[in-house]
Amino acid sequence: PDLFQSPDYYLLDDLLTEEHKLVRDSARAWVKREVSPIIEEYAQKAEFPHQIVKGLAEIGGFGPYIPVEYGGAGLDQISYGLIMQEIERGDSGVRSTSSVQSSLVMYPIWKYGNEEQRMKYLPKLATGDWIGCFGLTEPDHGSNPGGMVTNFKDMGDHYLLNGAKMWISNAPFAQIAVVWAKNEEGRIHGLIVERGMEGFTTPETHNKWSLRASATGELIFDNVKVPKENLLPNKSGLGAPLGCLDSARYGIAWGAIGAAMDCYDTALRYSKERIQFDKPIGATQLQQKKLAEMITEITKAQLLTWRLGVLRNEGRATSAQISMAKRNNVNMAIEIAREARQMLGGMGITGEYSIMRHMMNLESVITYEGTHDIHLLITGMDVTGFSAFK
Ligand code: TGC
Ligand code: FAD
Repeated sequence: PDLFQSPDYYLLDDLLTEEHKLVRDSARAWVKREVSPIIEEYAQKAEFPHQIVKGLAEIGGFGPYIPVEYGGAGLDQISYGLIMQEIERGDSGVRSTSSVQSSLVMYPIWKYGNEEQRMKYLPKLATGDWIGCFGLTEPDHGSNPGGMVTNFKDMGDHYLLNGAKMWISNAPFAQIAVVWAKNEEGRIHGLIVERGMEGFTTPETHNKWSLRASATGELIFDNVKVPKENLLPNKSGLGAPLGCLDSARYGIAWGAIGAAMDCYDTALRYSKERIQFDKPIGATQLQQKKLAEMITEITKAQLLTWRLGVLRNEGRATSAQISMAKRNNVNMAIEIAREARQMLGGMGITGEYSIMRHMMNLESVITYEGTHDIHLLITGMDVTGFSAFK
């Protein structure tokens, strides 16, 4: 009774193992205790709540599926998804910190790094002692990262890195950045850049109306000398950063369900309590239509995402399948947030309720990790065989 009441209309809990439920319930309890009571204030102040970092590490929010020998939680893809769902029930910005750390920083070091790099960085990232960020997007290259101009030159005993990245989550306080840049032949590689390297700065991006509890910034490289041992040796080309995005987009598909559930739960509760014209607004057909459509869409998204998790556990999920789930679920969540906000009338625009914050956050979520349009074009390319990008 102390936990959030999570809608489970099709008894999907029956598809989960005891471990899945344990992992989910401990994440849920932690979010309820540590995130929900403080997050509105931090979003209003546009500040990241640093005090939650240790707790995020403890619930498996940093590297849920990274093997335990590197400090990760060694969980499967369904547990990873459920953790993201519960974190984003609290706030998309907090889930962003977890997504970036796990899938965009730990994942490339684990998959594309060598053993020394894994041992040096992964355990500290898993505990949250170090926070990382991921630099792919540039001022002139967002949806088209392959056009990036950030570059590095081989100077014999080190690399010289120049360029700039924009819209980078966690940048203002991250200790390390996984940065994607082109070598002299124009081939994309990942480099680990550490705070304190000369010529490396991370100015914060202000005036966001979305994801306010997450810090966003630029990464500027002005003749930064990067040691040669900081290059990720095991994969290069655009497929390397895109491979990280697959893992993060999968987590976002689950996370969006959490944000939608919180909006639905809040609107449902409100509809039973709010009396107008001498009856609860929930007893009117119009408000019931909204609630009925919300629970239908949440249930469809849960089934889609659970199945995708099973395919990922079996190593069979395709990038295009992940795109479909990210696009569908984030759009589902933003539409539910907009409807739920209206159901609360004037109260819906205040910080007394979480809905408007979710609604504004989801404007970032529907844009980052591939926009709504880009994911549609990925599905279009997958089914027709024609790329509409180029
Ligand atoms: P294209 O020619 O299609 O592909 C280039 C190479 O990449 C391979 N590939 C993939 N590999 C792994 N996973 C995927 N999902 C992949 N998609 C493609 C592909 O096979 C090819 O390999 P090869 O060996 O043949 O070279 O590339 P394109 O230039 O046409 O672009 C394709 C497109 C548009 C789909 C891609 O660029 C894209 O996804 N654009 C969106 C960019 C994006 O998502 N950026 C996200 C930045 S990070 C972020 O937003 C973090 S927010 C975090 C938070 O706070 O939570
Ligand atoms: P653009 O690519 O300029 O797109 C503008 C519009 O054009 C969009 O509607 C898009 O769908 C449309 N469009 C583009 N190309 C086509 C096409 N071929 N056909 C039809 N329509 C098209 N990036 C990182 O690397 N690391 C991060 O940590 C990170 N965090 C972020 C945090 C926040 C809060 C935000 C807002 C963004 C973050 N991003 C990050 C960047 C994000 O991935 C980009 O914003 C996103 O990929 C879109 O790029 P863009 O903003 O340059 O938009």
